[in-house]
Amino acid sequence: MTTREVNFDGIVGPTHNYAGLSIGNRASMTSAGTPASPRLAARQGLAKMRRLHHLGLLQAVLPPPERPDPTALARLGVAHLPMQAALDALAGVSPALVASVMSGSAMWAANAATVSPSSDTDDGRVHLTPANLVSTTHRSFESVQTTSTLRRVFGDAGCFEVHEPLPCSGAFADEGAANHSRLTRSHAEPGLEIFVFGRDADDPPTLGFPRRQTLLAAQMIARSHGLASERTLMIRQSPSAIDAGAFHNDVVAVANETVLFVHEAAFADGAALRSLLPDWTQVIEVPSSVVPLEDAISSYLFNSQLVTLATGRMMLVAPREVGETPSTATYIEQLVALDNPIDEVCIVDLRQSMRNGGGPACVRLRVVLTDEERQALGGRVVVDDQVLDALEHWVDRHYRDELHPTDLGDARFVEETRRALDELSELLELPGLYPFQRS
Ligand code: SUG
Repeated sequence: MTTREVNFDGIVGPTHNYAGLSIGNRASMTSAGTPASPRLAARQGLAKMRRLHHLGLLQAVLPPPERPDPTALARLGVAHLPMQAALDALAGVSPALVASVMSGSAMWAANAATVSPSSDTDDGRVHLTPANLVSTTHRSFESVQTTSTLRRVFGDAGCFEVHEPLPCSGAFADEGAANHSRLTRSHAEPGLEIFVFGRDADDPPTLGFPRRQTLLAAQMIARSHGLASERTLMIRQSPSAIDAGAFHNDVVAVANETVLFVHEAAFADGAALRSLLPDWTQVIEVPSSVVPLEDAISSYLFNSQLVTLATGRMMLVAPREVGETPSTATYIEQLVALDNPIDEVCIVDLRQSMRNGGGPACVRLRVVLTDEERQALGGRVVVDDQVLDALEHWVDRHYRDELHPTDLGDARFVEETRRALDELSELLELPGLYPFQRS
């Protein structure tokens, strides 16, 4: 039996745009109102997937949800109206509402769910809890369709359990795998699951940027996944890192097997964390004097994917901004020369996603699967060159070159995106995936 990590990347949806919806995410705030290119964004995502596939890694995809989100339209009391009237009604109250129901934010699959592999759970199945994403309005509209998509792909009840998202209340605010890491001697072995939170459910409100993850949410997920308490850590994010723009922990830390690659300022008490880690852990901590926190956040050095190659050595798949920021460009040269498992850096271009605060680690959900579990996946979601070619052609035929937030409130654009998604569900062998196909 071989157990391997599979990276499920979110396919960038046809509504990718810059609406400035994420307070505390500096890239999203800066890009607000500028034109986006959904086609280029999707192509950049697919090119990264191809690169990882060619490196011998297992690569899969998660399809984007339908937009506008049908559950949100129903909850907002406009679902009974023709599409143009529904969008106009929302725009009449607030244009941000249209941007929220149309957002392409589900592309950041690290926020889709928290995943525990079968070697960690008490019933020997893979457990997934879709994130409720209640801290931002637009992202809170993802969890219903994410849950149903995950149930199509991970539908085999003998191997998987896809839980309900936690209740939609600030006390259970949950952002999924972006605040969850796993250390293990090797992917196949039981791991130590590290849940990172920004606040406790009853902490008094603060003046800084939102703390998007609560301790209570992490505790409930660890419990329902059946994780042994001695294999679980709950660690507080540094408030100053959040206020500097690290809205998720994966902006300042990434783990892979035995390695934790982390910025000095990531955790409220980094020394306490170190004292709790197993002795086989290799912590590569980067001091602020070498890479200032602002550079870590603007370059997304720690939002790189850290992957194990067939040789057993590790590679950092970093965004091109890392090579363009002097401190991080110098640092990665030293990193590969030093005595640690990271031998290589591969630079990828995800600029379209980066301008909304999403780097290589944001666009993928890591799922460690045995052979049997991989066989049990639904749909044609594990990709090879043939599937990637088909996806590229599909993007080229259906996606716009340029999209402004002001284009979002047009029912003809919604029709255009539905034609694209209809075809995608065929391509991925997930017929009837979308609510509009079932109504
Ligand atoms: O939640 N941006 C996303 C970026 C998520 C990145 N994910 C991880 N770090 N894992 C967010 O802030 C911007 C949308 C807009 O402004 O139009 C946005 O939702």
